[in-house]
Amino acid sequence: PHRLRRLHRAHDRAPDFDRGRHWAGCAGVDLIPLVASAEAKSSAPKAQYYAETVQTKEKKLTMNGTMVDLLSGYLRGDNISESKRTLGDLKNVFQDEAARAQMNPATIVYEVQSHMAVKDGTPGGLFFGTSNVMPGQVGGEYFMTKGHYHARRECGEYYWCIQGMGALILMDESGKCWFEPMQPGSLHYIPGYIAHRLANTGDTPLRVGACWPSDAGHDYASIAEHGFTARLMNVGGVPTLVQEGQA
Ligand code: S6P
Ligand code: ZN
Repeated sequence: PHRLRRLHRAHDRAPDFDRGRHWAGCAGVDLIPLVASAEAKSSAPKAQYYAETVQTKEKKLTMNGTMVDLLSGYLRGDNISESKRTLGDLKNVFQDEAARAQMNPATIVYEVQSHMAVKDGTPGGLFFGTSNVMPGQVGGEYFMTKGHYHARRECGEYYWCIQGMGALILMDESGKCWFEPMQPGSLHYIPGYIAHRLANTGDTPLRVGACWPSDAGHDYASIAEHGFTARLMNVGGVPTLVQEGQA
C-alpha cells in the first residue's frame, strides 16, 4: 500500500504536463485489463494501472511500477521525468526568428517524458522515453525539437515512430544533413557522432519512442552555435529538406 500511494503522488505531480489534451485523449483505451489485488483496491481504488500484484488463473504476477501506453507511448509510474518546450523557449531555433517572435510564446512545440531508472550519466545503463512533437510551422518550417549530439559522441540511440507523420533529421560532424521519413512503426537507428532532431510534418501530434545510453548526455551547444545545415520546410505542401544557402 505504501508503494501504491507513492506511485499516485508521482503520477499526480507534473501538472504542467498536459496529459489530458495531448496524451491520454488519443489512447482511449485501458492499458491492460489488470485486476488489482484486493489489498491494492481497498487502499487505492484508482490503482489499477499500478497494481503491484495481479492474480491470474495460473499465478500471482508481480508488476513493476511503470507502464507504457502502447498506443501513444505515454508513460506513467515511477522514475519518469517530464519536460516541455514552448515557442518562447525556442528563440533562434527556427530559421524565421521574426515569425517565431510574432507567435504565442506559450504554444507548446514538444514534450518529452523520460524513464530514468538510474542516475543521469551512469555508465552502462539505458534511458527510455517518448517525445511528443505538436503539429505546426514557423514561417513554413515544421515544428521540431532543438536537436543535439550526444555529449559522449560515440553513443547511439533508437527511435521508433508511434503515432503521426514526421521526419528524423540527421547531421554528421562534417555538416552533411539528411532525413528519414517517420510513420507509425518506422524504426530508426541513430549511430554515434550524428546530431538528431524530430520534425512533425503532419497535422496530428508526432509521438516517437526512444532508447539511449544513460551516459550519452546532450550537447546542445554545438547546435546552438552552428545549427543544422538544412531545414525541413513546407514547400507547396511537400516536406522538403532545404540546404543552407539554397532557400
Ligand atoms: C535523448 C533523445 C530524445 C530527445 C527529445 C527532445 O537522447 O534524443 O529524448 O531528448 O526528442 O529533443 P531535444 O533535442 O530537445 O533533446
Ligand atoms: Zn539523443
